[in-house]
Amino acid sequence: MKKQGAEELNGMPGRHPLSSLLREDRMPHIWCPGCDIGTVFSSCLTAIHESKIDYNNFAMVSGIGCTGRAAGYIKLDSFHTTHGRAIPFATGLKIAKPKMKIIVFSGDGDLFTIGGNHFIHAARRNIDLTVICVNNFTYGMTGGQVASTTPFNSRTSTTPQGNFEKPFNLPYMAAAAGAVYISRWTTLHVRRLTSSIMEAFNKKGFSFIEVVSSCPTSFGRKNKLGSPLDIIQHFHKISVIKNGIHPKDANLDITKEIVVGKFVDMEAPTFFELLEKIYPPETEKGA
Ligand SMILES: Cc1ncc(C[n+]2csc(CCOP(=O)(O)OP(=O)(O)O)c2C)c(N)n1
Ligand code: SF4
Repeated sequence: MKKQGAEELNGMPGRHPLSSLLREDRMPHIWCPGCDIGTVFSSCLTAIHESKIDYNNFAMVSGIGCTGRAAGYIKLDSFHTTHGRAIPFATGLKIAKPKMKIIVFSGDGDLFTIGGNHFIHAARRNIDLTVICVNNFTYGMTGGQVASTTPFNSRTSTTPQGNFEKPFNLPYMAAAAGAVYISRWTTLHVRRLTSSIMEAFNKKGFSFIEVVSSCPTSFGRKNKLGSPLDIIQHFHKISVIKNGIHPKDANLDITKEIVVGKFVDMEAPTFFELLEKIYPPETEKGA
C-alpha cells in the first residue's frame, strides 16, 4: 500500500490530509459534532503515518461502542470485535502475526467496564500490544450509563442523583498489572498524544495510553459541562503535566485536576520471549 502524507496531498482540494489511512467510502462517520473521539483517532492516524512503519505492518482492533467504530474507518487491516473482547482478539492476532504492530483502540466501557479482566491479564503477560483508551467516563453509544470510570458524584442516565461508586484510576491499574509503558493525555494535548502513540509503537511489550475525552452528547449534557469548546477549555485549565510520577498519584478529578504525562517507561520480558525461553521451538518437535 503506497503511503500518502499531508505533503503529497497539498494542492488536492477536498482530500483529507490523512486520506490514505481513511476509508472515505464509510464517511460520514457516526460521531456527534464536538465528540472527542475524532481527535484521538486523527492523532492515532498521524502517529501511524509519521512512524514510517509500512502500513501493511499495522492492524487495529476495536470493541463495541462509539469509539469502537474506529476500526471501521481506518484503511488498514482492522477488526470490529464483540463488546469487551478487543484485547483477547488482539492477543490471538499477535500470536498469529507476531511481527505486526497491533493497536487496540476502544472506549473505557469496552476496555475496562466489561473488558477489564482481559486488560489486566494482557498487561500481566506483557503481550506486545498498544492499547489506546478513549475515556469519556461513560457508555456513550448506549445513552450515557454509569461506567467503572464515571467520576464520583457525576450524573449519568443510570445514576440520576450522582454516581456513588469510586472510579478506576486506569494508569494505576495498568501499572499494577505490569504494563511497561503508560501515559495519560487529554484531547487537548494532541501533539503529546501523537508522540506518545509513536513511542508506544516502538515499545516492546504492553503499552497503554489513556486519553481523557469528552462525550458532550451524553456525559457532558447530563453534567451541564457546556459546549464541546467549554469542555476542552476546562481540560486546559485543570490539566497538569507530571511526567514520571507514580500512577497512584495521577489524580483525575474533572472538577479539580487532571494529571497527565508519561508515568511508566520500562523494560520487561514479553510473553513471547518468556514462552520461547521456557518452551523453545525444538521442545515442540519432540526432539
Ligand atoms: C455484551 C454486550 N453488552 C452490552 C452491549 C451494549 N453496548 C454497546 S456499546 C456499549 C457501551 C460502549 O461504551 P464505551 O466503550 O465507553 O464506548 P463509547 O460509546 O463511550 O465510545 C454497550 C454497553 C453490547 N453491544 N454487547
Ligand atoms: S454519544 Fe458521545 S461518545 Fe458517542 S459519538 Fe456522541 S458524543 Fe461521541
